[in-house]
Amino acid sequence: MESSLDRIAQPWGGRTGYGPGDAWPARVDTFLADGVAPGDVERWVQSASLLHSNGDAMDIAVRAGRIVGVRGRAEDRVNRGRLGPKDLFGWQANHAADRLHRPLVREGGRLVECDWDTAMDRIVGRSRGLLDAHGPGAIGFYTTGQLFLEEYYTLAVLARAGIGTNHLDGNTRLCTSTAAEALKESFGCDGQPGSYTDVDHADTIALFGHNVAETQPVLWMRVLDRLEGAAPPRLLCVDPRPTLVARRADVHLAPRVGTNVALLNALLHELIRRDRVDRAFVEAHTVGFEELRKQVADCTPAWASAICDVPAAAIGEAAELLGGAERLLSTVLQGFYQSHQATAAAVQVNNLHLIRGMLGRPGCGLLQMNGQPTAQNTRETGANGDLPGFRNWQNEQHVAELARVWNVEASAIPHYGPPTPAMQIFRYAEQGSVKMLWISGTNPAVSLPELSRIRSVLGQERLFTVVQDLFLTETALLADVVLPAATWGEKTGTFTNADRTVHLSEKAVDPPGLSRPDLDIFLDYARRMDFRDRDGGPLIGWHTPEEAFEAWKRCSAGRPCDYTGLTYDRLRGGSGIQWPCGEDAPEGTERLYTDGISWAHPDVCESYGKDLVTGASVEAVEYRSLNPDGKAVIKAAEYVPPHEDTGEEYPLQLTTGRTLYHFHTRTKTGRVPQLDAAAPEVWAELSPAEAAARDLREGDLARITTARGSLQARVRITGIRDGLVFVPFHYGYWDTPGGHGPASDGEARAANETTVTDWDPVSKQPLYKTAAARIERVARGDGTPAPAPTTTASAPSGPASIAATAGGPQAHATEERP
Ligand SMILES: Nc1nc2c(c(=O)[nH]1)N[C@H]1C(S)=C(S)[C@@H](COP(=O)(O)OP(=O)(O)OC[C@H]3O[C@@H](n4cnc5c(=O)[nH]c(N)nc54)[C@H](O)[C@@H]3O)O[C@H]1N2
Ligand SMILES: Nc1nc2c(c(=O)[nH]1)N[C@H]1C(S)=C(S)[C@@H](COP(=O)(O)OP(=O)(O)OC[C@H]3O[C@@H](n4cnc5c(=O)[nH]c(N)nc54)[C@H](O)[C@@H]3O)O[C@H]1N2
Ligand SMILES: [Mo]
Repeated sequence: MESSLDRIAQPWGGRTGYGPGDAWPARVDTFLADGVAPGDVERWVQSASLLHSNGDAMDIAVRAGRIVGVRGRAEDRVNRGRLGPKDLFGWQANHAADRLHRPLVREGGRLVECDWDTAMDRIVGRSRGLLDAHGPGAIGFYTTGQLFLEEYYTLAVLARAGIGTNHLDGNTRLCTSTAAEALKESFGCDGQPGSYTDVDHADTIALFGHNVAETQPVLWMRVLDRLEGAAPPRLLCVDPRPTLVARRADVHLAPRVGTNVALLNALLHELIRRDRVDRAFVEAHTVGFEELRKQVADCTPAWASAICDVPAAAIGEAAELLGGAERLLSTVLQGFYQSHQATAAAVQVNNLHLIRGMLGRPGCGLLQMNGQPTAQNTRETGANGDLPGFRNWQNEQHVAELARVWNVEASAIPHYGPPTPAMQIFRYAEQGSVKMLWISGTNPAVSLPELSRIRSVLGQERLFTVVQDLFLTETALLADVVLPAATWGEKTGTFTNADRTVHLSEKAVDPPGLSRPDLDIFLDYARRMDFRDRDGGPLIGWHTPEEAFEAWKRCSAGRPCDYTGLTYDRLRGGSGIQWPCGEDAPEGTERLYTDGISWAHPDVCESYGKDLVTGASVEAVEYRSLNPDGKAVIKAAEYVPPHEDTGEEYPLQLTTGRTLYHFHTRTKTGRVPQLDAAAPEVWAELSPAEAAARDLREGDLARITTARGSLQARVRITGIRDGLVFVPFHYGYWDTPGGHGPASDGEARAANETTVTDWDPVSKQPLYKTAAARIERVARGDGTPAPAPTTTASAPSGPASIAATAGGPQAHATEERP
């Protein structure tokens, strides 16, 4: 059966209901460019989605050397053929007319085109000069969650053992450092316990600060299909906005932003009070329960109700739901992670699963979600704040083992302290000790907090900035050297989604102009820098993606993220495969911890944990005495109010986030007609009561101001909780007259003009979800509605007089039920 749907108007497509324990039926989504028929496609090239962390497998359609469409892969465990709107249409950005074709260097204040030798000579010359004059600490690398595993691993080796700097981190710091940290705190090690197949078995699904309908639409399709089938699961949603998840939920809690720990402590209080505790599991597999019991003893629903502004009875209903679950799947994302108590809150969800014994069985899944498509690999390979292979920088054995893998002295790998987090690298650049910053695959001039500060850091004369991107972004405009990169579809590599599924993405077409794969750029730099191992051989001995993958496998051997059983060939043709995959698990591993906690032992663990309030690292001896047998650690946390609270000047809370149709700073989705038209401009969401109190109407132009700055946006009135404003953070300046920043006050439209330079003390993830703000009218609208989608959390709350978001004929994709 085949049908065709407007996938902007109907983003989740048609339903294929199924019951508990059944296999999720396949549905193959295909979109081909206008005028291309299936018979015209010359080749289908295997890949997976690079616009979120779900890892939806797809084939890229190629004709005459160009990408002409995509089709989901029915055989893949992750999506069974389905694709979301960003994946169906997003590939068109590869063909954008303003892709970078040549390297650029700054000459007399202007960026001018050049060849690769000129650009690389400048970078190598500056690197050598800085190493001689100031040592490795003068050089920093800021990478992403959007390259391939092979690229991160190469970057990690060249930065840590080649340059010898501790200043290597990813934008994963802004994204999922809390996921990694929460897993390390509770289980001693990164690695998602759960699996997407848990959706097939769960009787209860709880989403904590995760708008899955918009940010992992295919995972939401899986949930929708369960809701459509026999014995559907019950849903709990914790989100201050009326997301589609909230609308389908049996219990929706809409807390004041920044109060997640209070809410979770009350839920834990209720579960313990009602004796919904799996004593045998707690006894066998955990330490720390008594501490938790004491911490939450007074955290009654009435107490939390006053802090969170959620009815106490609703907290009781949520506890009832969680306490009655036999197969509970929980997911956690940015509503928890981008907050002042990020790790503390995320860890309480782990505690919920630990005290209820909801781990390691079908349907009992825990997903401290990822956001970016390849964030997991940034973490695994140590291109963020960890050592490669989830090795512990405080454990001399781990460092020695890594030194053996790389054939370098252990002293060549900086481990005198924790790897430097991104926000600190920018602080060093601001202060002047970091003098060269190499930015790859991220756009900090739009995505970091407090943009006026970031623009001035990047714009400094004394800081030498390299930007490696597809486009002349806001960040690239401030660079000294711009390197044109090839991207998805134009290069080969592997990556790992949020449920540990590894996919291969093969090159389908040539990159434009002189642009090159990120791997080739890093390898070229390593070769020109002539990095050597301890025997005088080349430090990096690989030349191709597959050779880099093989090198990484040796580094991962015996570690939790074991890739030794995987090869490019095994990843071709069928489904993606979940790590660990080695001798003990040749077919991969569906869920972790089926047989108790495996990687928390003091000799094995990635981290000894941190103090949940101060973020100070726990010492080895302390961890060893607390947890000698390597059980899961139940860590309690006291609620602390948000750092910035509302008051007379800034009476509202401000939170920022995403919409279904755009990806981050819109460098790709803003260049795709169907997606751009669905959400063409920034807007601000406000409740009817708050709007009325300020005489604001739908479509009015308003200014949103915090202590850092302001932006202007048109008002959309929605069912968001009172006291809260929401602004999507997608809109920067590349498509405005200012280019890299606002040309005037009226041009300011980036949410991060208003956000604060502050972070969770444990994970060092910045606070994008909690600020104090005011909103005032700049101009009365002309009667047209705000440019916000109607199909999402930004749906208007008033009478349905606003035309529904639709894509028209250009947005039709086919669905086939094989
Ligand atoms: N369409 C789309 N999909 C994406 C992306 C994208 O840019 N666009 N980006 C990808 C990436 S990198 C990431 S990290 C993920 C992020 O995916 P999500 O975390 O799902 O997205 P956000 O919109 O950042 O935040 C989720 C929700 O947190 C809620 N929230 C805000 N403050 C609080 C709070 O204090 N408590 C609670 N409980 N909830 C709160 C917001 O209302 C929002 O609905 O999405 C990935 N997928
Ligand atoms: N206010 C607010 N700010 C936020 C957030 C929020 O919720 N609110 N969320 C945060 C989160 S979770 C994230 S993940 C960040 C995302 O923030 P960014 O990483 O800055 O956003 P992107 O637009 O994804 O930037 C990726 C860049 O890499 C380029 N690129 C794409 N593919 C390739 C490639 O293959 N090679 C190279 N070299 N370049 C490539 C793109 O053109 C783009 O310029 O934003 C963070 N900032
Ligand atoms: Mo993210």
